[in-house]
Parts: sequence; C-alpha cells; structure tokens
Amino acid sequence: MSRHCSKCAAGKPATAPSREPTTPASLRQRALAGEPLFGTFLFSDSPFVAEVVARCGLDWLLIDLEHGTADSADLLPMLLAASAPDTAVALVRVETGERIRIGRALDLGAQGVMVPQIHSAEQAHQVARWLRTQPDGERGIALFTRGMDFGTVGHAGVAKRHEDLTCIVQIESPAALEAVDEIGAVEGVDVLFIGPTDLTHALGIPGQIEHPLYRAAVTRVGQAAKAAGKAAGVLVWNPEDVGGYAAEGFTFFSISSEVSVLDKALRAGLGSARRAAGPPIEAEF
Ligand code: 3PY
Ligand code: MG
Repeated sequence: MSRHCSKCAAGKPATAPSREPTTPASLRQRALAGEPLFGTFLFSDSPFVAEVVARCGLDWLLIDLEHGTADSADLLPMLLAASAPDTAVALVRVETGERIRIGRALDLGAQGVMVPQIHSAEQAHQVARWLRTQPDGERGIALFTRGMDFGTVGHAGVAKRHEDLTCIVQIESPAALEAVDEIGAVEGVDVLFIGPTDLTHALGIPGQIEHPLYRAAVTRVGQAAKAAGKAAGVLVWNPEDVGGYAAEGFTFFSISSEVSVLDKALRAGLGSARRAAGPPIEAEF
C-alpha cells in the first residue's frame, strides 16, 4: 500500500510523524515481552556501591533486605544513589511478603519487588495484590511519596504507575515447584525467580545445579512461565551458566551479587598479578 497521499506534494508523507513523546518500556513490560534482562543483587548497604553498580549497564539491580546488610532505613539513600538517568532499574527484595514491607519499598521509589519463599498460588496472589491499586490490588495509595514523584503523578496517574511495577516471586521449595503452574498463572505475578541456594538445599542437593533433580526443576519453572506468558528468572553463580538456563526459556538473570563479583574479580586479579610478578627475588644480603 502506498504511504503517500495524492493530495499532498509528491513524495511527502500523508501524515506527519507523531510528535507524541514515546515512553520507554518499563522493566515489567520488557520482562513480559521476553527480553533478556540482566541485573545483580546488592548485599552491601552502601549507596556508593549502589551508584557504581547502577552505572555498569545492567538492566536492573536489587537491594537485598532478606540477606544483605541493608535495612529498611538504608533503602532511601540506596535508591537515591541508584536513580541517575539511564541507570539500572532499582528493585528491592523485601524480607517477607507483608503488605507494609512491599508498600514501604514502593513508596520509597523501588520499581518492583522480589518476594522470597513463595510456596503457593494463594501467597503469590496476595503478594501481587499488595503491589497494585484497586481493582487489581489492595495497595494503599499516597500521592506525595517518592514512588509517586512527590504528587506530580496525581490521582490520574496512579493506576499506570502501579501497573509498571515488577512483581517477582521466588521459587525455592518443593511445594513451590509443585504449585508452579498455578503460581505462574496468578494475575500480577511477572517473574518466577528460582533461588538456587534455597531450592537446591530444599531438594536435598545443596549447591548441585547440575543435578538431574535441579535441572528438572529448571525445566518445570521455564515451562510454567512460558505457559503463563511470564518471565523465568534465576541468580547465576557464574555468567557461563546463563546459556543452560536460556535454553530452558529463562530470560531474567542476576549475575550473582556485587560482593561475589568483587570477591572473584579481586582473587583473579591477585592471581594474575602474582603470576606476572614471578618468583620472589632473592635478597642479596
Ligand atoms: C537463593 O539462591 O536462594 C536466592 O534467594 C538468591 O538467588
Ligand atoms: Mg533464597
């Protein structure tokens, strides 16, 4: 079909290109679209480190209140540090899936939450409802929060703002595996995220991510996510492990944590430096 109008001067497009500003896709939209997304967990309660990590080109980062050193009181400075333009989207792993834990993290400006130890569709359903406003959820609404841009989003923008938040639930137990299809089907759950440490321990194969039991779990979570149109995610201890998960349909990856990356990089650097220095020089006295 011709893209030119006969009434217009030859060669001119019939309609001028729209000048509507295009809103970049949210992390949630990108995750649900199946885009491979990479992030890392922040274990340290350091805004300084958060800022460095946020600028590394990752799609997201996650401030870990379950196992990290940060506490709720550290969240605001951490989120501020991680909020420069074109930096990773900041998420929070809350300690538990309680209403107030989720609401506080989102009010402070987290763009989504990860909730550990979700074992049933009922739990997942409740968690998803704490993220969104009525009628899709039961989140309390306040306009003058950081998450609502201090009132500038206004009443009209609340639903859209809540809609863009990413809801990640962790699959970390045999019960969760058993219920994973139902958990994946829960409205508002966006990412089924395996915690490999908890899951391998719960399966009685601690740390054995090549074990057939664990591989079967990975396949199962990948299939459940695909069937429900959700993303499957996991924390990888080594970036090389991403391929095996990607083959099972996983797209949402944490490259370990900043502490582990630092530890590995320093050890590798130290090893290279020691080899380059050669054997000790004999003292001449
Ligand atoms: C786990 O490994 O158990 C986690 O929760 C983090 O990946
Ligand atoms: Mg865990």
